[in-house]
Amino acid sequence: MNIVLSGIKPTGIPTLGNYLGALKNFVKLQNEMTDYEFFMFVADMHAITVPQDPKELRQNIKNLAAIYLASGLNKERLTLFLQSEVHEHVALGNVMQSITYMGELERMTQYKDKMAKQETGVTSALFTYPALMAADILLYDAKYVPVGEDQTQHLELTRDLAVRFNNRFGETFVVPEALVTKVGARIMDLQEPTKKMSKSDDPANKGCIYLLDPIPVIKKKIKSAVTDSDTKVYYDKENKPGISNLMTIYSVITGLSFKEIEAKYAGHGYGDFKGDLAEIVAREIGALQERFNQIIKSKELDEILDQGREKASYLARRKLSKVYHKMGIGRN
Ligand code: ATP
Ligand code: LTN
Repeated sequence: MNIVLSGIKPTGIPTLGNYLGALKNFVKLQNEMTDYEFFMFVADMHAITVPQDPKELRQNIKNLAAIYLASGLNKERLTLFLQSEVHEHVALGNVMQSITYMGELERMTQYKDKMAKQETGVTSALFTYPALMAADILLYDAKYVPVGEDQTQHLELTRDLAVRFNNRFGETFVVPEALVTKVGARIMDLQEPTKKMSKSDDPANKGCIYLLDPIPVIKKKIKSAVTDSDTKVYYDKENKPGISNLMTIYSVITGLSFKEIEAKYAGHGYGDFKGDLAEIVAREIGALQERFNQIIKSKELDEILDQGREKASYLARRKLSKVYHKMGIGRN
């Protein structure tokens, strides 16, 4: 079975960054890669590596599962599940920790960034997180892992661990590859365009578009995005990070290249461009919200998650027992 797999943490309401950098790409890949099976999961065990409010976490998990479906993934070719309901993830995560070196984890930038933000109370789980992420992927022999740019370092570590395990204990894991889109892999904050748009940021942040924000709020956030004092619409990431970020959003949704967008807005100011972009984003996210509102009310979501858990558990159980056997753990 050829598998494409990815996960998102339920650490808040997913953002436009998650949608354009990850979800929209999953849908595109699912349409293109017709001989692959798609495994998508809610990485709830990853969410607790930073403090969570239990009530909010439970809601975020459900919302994220519904957002996967609302983003347009075809449920007939999708195994959707919660990481915490397939216990083999944590077990293989522990195995992965036993072949991961401290130095490798210390080099991870996501951990370093989060550590810098959170002055006290950094947990050991935040540190060992990449070993659990490797387990998520290797458990299913996933061949491709679509992620945003910020995850490529974790994917490299996963590949190293797969090769290391195979060399030590014999061929066991498929060595996976990251699939990173060229445009949209890093959507920046609208108020601070040199910083990644992140769902675990302050929910009141006007620079972050949450997928469940009311549509007028989304439009307002786009119209009040920070731009430079120039008025010409052209792509220059270094000197015009604000407008370049907005052009990236425009490009990913419409499929127009930067050159085409520049030509379209030649002679127009930022106001026209932002006004159009606000409408474009509102249409795309509005359609997603309509599907979301139906899914979240229906019983179907639980049925899909039950089926996903069964299918994922079957594969995960088989793989974990092979791993234990090769390592000499247990009685068989
Ligand atoms: P957190 O704020 O809790 O760290 P996050 O918003 O960065 O979370 P993740 O759950 O870590 O999101 O990421 C889910 C997927 O979305 C990953 O594939 C990640 O690469 C992608 N992604 C996250 N933020 C962005 C962004 N700003 N632009 C593009 N892709 C993104
Ligand atoms: N670490 C990822 C989320 C994640 C993931 C995975 C992505 C956890 N396990 C397995 C792909 C495959 C993140 O922070 N975005």
